[in-house]
Formats: sequence, C-alpha cells, structure tokens
Amino acid sequence: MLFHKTPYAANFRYPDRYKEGKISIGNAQLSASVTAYEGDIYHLKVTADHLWTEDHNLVPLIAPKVSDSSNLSIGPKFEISLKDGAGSVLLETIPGFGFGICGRQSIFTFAYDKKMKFYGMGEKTFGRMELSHIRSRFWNVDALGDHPGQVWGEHSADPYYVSVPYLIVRQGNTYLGLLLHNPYETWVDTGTDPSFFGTEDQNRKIVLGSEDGMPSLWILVGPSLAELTRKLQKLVGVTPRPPLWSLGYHQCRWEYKGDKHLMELDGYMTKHQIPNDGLWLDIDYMEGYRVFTYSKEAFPQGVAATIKKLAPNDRKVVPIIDPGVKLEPGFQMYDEGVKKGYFCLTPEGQPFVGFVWPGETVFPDFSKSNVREWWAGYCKTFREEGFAGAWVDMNDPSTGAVDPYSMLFNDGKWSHGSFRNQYALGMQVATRDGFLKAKPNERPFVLSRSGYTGTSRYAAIWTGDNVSNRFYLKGSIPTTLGLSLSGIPFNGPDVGGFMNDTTEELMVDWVKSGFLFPFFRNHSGGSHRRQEPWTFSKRGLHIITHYTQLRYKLLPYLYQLFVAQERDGDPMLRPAQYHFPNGDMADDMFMVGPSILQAPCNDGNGQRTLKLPGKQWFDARWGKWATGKLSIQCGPMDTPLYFADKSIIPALPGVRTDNAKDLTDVEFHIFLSAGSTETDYIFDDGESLDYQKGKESVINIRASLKGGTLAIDTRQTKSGFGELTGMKFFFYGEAKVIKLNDEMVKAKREKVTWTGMPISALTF
Ligand code: NBV
Repeated sequence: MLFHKTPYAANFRYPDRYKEGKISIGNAQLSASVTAYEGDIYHLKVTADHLWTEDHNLVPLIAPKVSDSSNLSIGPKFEISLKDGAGSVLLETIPGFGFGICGRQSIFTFAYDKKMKFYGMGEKTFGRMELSHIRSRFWNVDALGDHPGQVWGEHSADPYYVSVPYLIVRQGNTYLGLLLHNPYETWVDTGTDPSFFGTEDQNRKIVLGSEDGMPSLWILVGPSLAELTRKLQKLVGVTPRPPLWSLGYHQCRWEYKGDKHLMELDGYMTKHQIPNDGLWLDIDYMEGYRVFTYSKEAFPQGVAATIKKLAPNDRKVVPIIDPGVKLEPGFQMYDEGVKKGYFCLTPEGQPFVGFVWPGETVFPDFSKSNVREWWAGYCKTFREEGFAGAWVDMNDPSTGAVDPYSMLFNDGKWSHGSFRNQYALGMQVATRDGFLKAKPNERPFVLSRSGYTGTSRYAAIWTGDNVSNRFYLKGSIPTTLGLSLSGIPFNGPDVGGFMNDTTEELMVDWVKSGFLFPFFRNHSGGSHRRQEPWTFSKRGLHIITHYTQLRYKLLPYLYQLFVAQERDGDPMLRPAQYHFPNGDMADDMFMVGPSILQAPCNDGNGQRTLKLPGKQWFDARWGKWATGKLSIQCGPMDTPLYFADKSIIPALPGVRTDNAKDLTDVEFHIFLSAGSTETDYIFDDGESLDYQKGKESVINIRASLKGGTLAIDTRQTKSGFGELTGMKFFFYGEAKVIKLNDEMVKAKREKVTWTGMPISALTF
C-alpha cells in the first residue's frame, strides 16, 4: 500500500441514472438507501450483489429516530445536495462526480471551497487542528513498526493506530460531519492539489473513499461544533462512566515486571506524597511472553499476594495483554485455539503466523463471537486474580516483519482488509466482557492502542509510541482534540514520551500540559532514561508532584465531565470553539470541560501569546481576572490555566497527598464577577454500576452576586447515594456580604494554590 497516494476521482465511474433506490452505472445495477434521521442526520448506503454483499461492521451505530423531514436531496444521477433550513447549500457534489465506483473501490466526492475548514479524522499526528489539503489513510498500523524509521522523530506518520474516517467540515460557524462507516481501508482528501506541484486548483475536491466494502456515509449537521459532536458521539456510542481510579495518575514503564517493581513504586509514591492509582506491568511480567501467564520469578508468592500487599494504599495493577499467542504446541492457549479453530487463517487454511514478542505467533480471530467469548474467559480469570484493568497493546494487529495481508478472518472467509481496522475493537469488546463476567457490577477499565469507530463504548485510547521531544508534546494537543471531536473522548499520550531519553524540562512541561487530559499516564521505553517523578531533581519532583496533586484535587470536576460524556456526549477536552464559536482553532490551547482553559507553554522558551476567548477568565496563576490578548511568561513552576467566569468547580478538599477520593466530601470553587450561575454536582460510589439503578445523588448549587452580596443556594435534587459529608465554598470575585441558604455567613480568607502563587480566596 502507498500511504501517501490515494485513488483519483477521474478513474471512477459515476451513475448514469438513479431512480427509486436503483443506481445504474454502465451495465451495473446497484441499490441505494437514503434515510433521514431526527436531528438533521442522514445515511446513504449502497449495496451491489456483484461487489459487496456482507456488512462487516462488528458494532452497529445507534441511529436516532427516522424523520420524515429532510434537507438532503438526491438528483437523477445520484447527485447529493444538502441545504440548511433557509435553503442555502451546505454541501453538494460536483456535476459529473459525486458517488462513484472503480472496481470494488467507492468514493463520495463533494465540492471544495477554499473558505472551508476541516477537522477531526480521529487519531492523526499532523500537529495541527485544521486539516485542509491533506490526503490521509485509515488503516490501523503499528506506527513504529510499519512506518520506515525516518518517519519517526519529528514528523507526522500517517496512517496511525486508530481509524475513525470522520471529517468535520466548517463553513463560517456551521459544522457538518461526514462519517464513513466502512471497516475496510478508507481515505479522505481535503482539497489537495492532485498535480503534486501546487498548480492545480480546479480539481481540488473533498473525497471520502473506501478500498472495498459497502459504501456507507453518514452526514450530520451540527450546526454548532458542540451539537455536531454530541450527535456523532451518540451515533457511535458514548463512553460509559469509568471507574474513578482510572482518572487518577498512572505510572508505567517497559521494565516493570512484578512484585519487586510494584512494591518499590508503591513506596516511592507514598514517600513523595504523589497521589497514584495505577501501577502498570509491561510484557516482562509474562512467562516467556505467553499471553495470560505471569512469571513465577516476578511474582514469587503469586499475583494475588502482591495485589493484596498493595491494597492498603489502594493501588490498582494493570497488566499489558497482547493478542499474539505463542506458537508452541503444549502451551494451553495455543493448543485450545488450534483445536477449536480460533486463530486467523491464511488462504491455505492454516493459522496465520506472524512474529511478535514470543517469537512465532498466531492471532485470535476476534471477528468470531466464540473467539471473543473464549478470550473473555481468560480475561475473567485475570480479573479474578486481582488485576484491576487491562492494557491491550499490539492490536493493530502488529505482526512484526511479516506482511499481514494473508491473515484472514471469519474462518478464512473475510479478507484481511475487511476486518483489520476492527481487530482492536473486537479485542476491546471481548476484554471488557471478560472483566464484566468476573465482576458484573464493577465498571471495567480497558486501555487500547488501536481502535475504530465505536471504541468509545469499550476502551480508552492512549496514543501509542510517541517520542520524548517537543514535536510530540506540542502535537499531543491537536491529536487528543482530534480524537475527542471524532467520538473517542477518553484518551491521552504517554506523558514524558515513550521513545528516547526525556529531559527534566520536557517532562515537567509535559506534566503541566497534560495533567488534565482525560487519561494521564507516565510511560517510557525500558532502554531510555527513567522518568518516574523522583528520578528528576528536587525541583522537578516538586513540580510534577504539585500538578499530580492538583489533578486529584480537581477529580470531582473531571468526573462530572465523564458523567456528562455518558449523558450528553460532550468530550472532556475540546477546542475553545466548542463554547466560543468565533475564530480559528488554536493548536496550542484547549478547554477541559466548559470551565477550564489551558494554554501551556510548550515551546521550551518559557513564553507564549494567548487570546482568551469571550469575556473574562480567572487567571489561576495570579489570582485575578484576565481578558483578551496576553503575552505570557511561564515560570518553571506555573502554567497558564484559567477558570471561566460564572463557573462552579467541585474539588476535593485541601492538598491531595494520596489517592483518597471521596466524592461526598467536596469544596465548590465559585468564579463569578457579576450576575448568577448554577451547576449540578453528581456523585456516586465511583466504581460500581449501581448508578444505573439510581444510586447517585445530585446537588444543585446556585450563586448570584448582586450589590456586593453573594448568595449561595444549595438544593439536593436526587438522593440515591445519600448526602454530602462535607461541603465548603470558595469564592473568587468581589463581595462584601455572603449569604448561604438564607443564613448570613462571615467570610474569612484562605490561601489556595492553583498553579502559581497562593491565591487568597474567601472561605466560610
Ligand atoms: O510492550 C512493549 C511496548 C509498550 O511499552 C508500548 O507502550 C507499546 O506501544 N509495546 C508497544 C511493544 C514494543 C514497541 C517497540
């Protein structure tokens, strides 16, 4: 496959006629279904008996109700035209183009306008939010193994681990989404110059194409970015409320293998007062890299004994699980899989052999439900032994130096390309299921490297093997925002960088930039410099500890964002345009929910400029209101972080020196310059599925500031999980008198440290 070339629209044939669901292209007859759904959502699907007969999608989308009103019209040659309510064209095909086929390939092309802007595309490393003039492929790769070495370091590699062929098209402040729901290899072109030389303008097009498989295009109209993202998320499936511990700080390294490392890490975390929930085991914990085994030498008293020793500090242990099964007669998984026909086959009908850590390796065929069940059984046992979550790696699937095309699916009936992009998804479904089988009332946590549309329902994503350099640090913002806008909201990079030696400066900047990302894990390759917090200078350790403690302080707020994700579909991380529609999307800042804006100094020179959107923000460094364009100097300790005016942030009390996180004992930080605001604070046990049966509580908090009097009102609106055991208020604004639920309260001052110097806040 040529990663940087894509099929050309002129080589496709376009319909001669379209009538009553039948498309004619030359002598070929195809069938089309065009369905309108509530919310200005449309689905176009084409089938053809001689080309594509089976839908290989593993996880169906969740369509809203069918609607009888439609702004989408289809012309006599299957021309597509989408208008807004006022009749203006939002998107249309170019005469002579539109939907086309070339053998088994299919494309949808639309007219390109240079005023259009493009975003999304799932997991990409182009280093920017705006994606005009890009040809990009969607084909899950082991980025490090499948791209030539020269691509690594300071360049973007495309395609990447996760495939979500979803393109956001922006015109002014109207946003549309185009989602290809076809698991085969797909590609997107956002108006590139086909001549390669920058001379061709008239042939620029928007193209969404598939190498094979049933053409299936979803068109969603926002019109705002927030509405669009919610519609997409509900269509592909929201992320279920995760266990609270998974939102904590995770420590990982390709070296940790057993009792000794885990106990050492536990000791250091406690000694340095670094709150930490997850301790991760990389491949060396296994017995000769055999999946679902662990080395007796690494766990002399067994896994359960080590996990028991870690229980007093409530550390969770998460092991890596690779899909490749060692080809070794006598190894139980191998024998079982061969006997029952559970492995992917070659066209010759024998198990496909690749090369991964254990040497020659065969691969469970996750397209088959009995294989997923078999895999789930092993995961169940792992959960029962005490492992709290699963880290599913190499599920691109990575086959080492072996070309993967002869790895077939579904008993050899499905081509490699028909399922490759969903291989990780199948593994996620099975792994999550196994954890649920072991603990039916516990929220499972699965972290995956590769993924596909729908992964959001089963796993979080980490963005694979990055490099310890500024290119990847800076790129982590557009990459994670791209995923967030494309329906994969729970994600984050290896903080500090996986490959090469990190430096203290880089690590500290990465922690300051990433400490509020949805997923927060320090991970590094074993042959590089260690990067646990205590391996840096006293000052480095102090800064990393401070921001980790700050993440824990803000956990109740982060948790609200995950609750909102499941309920409404909003991603935790979002560009400022999510709330402030005007202006271009910046590559170097982001919002964490509706109330926090971060603009880290990632250039390494301690300075940057920033244009704050909207009106006023409370600058967490200096404890005062800020507005408009700012020229910023960043000290080693601080980072530019702002709280939105009119926001109420739930937080854990005081400074968090361990991982205790009782959601019933909270502070509310009220940022209010004038007027009024309100929020709902939702809390539950943070780990079980009881919230689905109503075991959660909701407190409504209102604050209003009038004539120097701040009035705060709290009202419990749901009590399924009881009441708060502690509640404290902090106010950032100007008030002379404070009234709390009609009772007069005297305010006193308290020092709170957000990111820079201690801020004097009112507390009562
Ligand atoms: O299991 C070893 C690594 C792991 O640490 C990393 O996070 C994965 O992305 N794994 C890839 C395999 C080796 C990569 C060179």
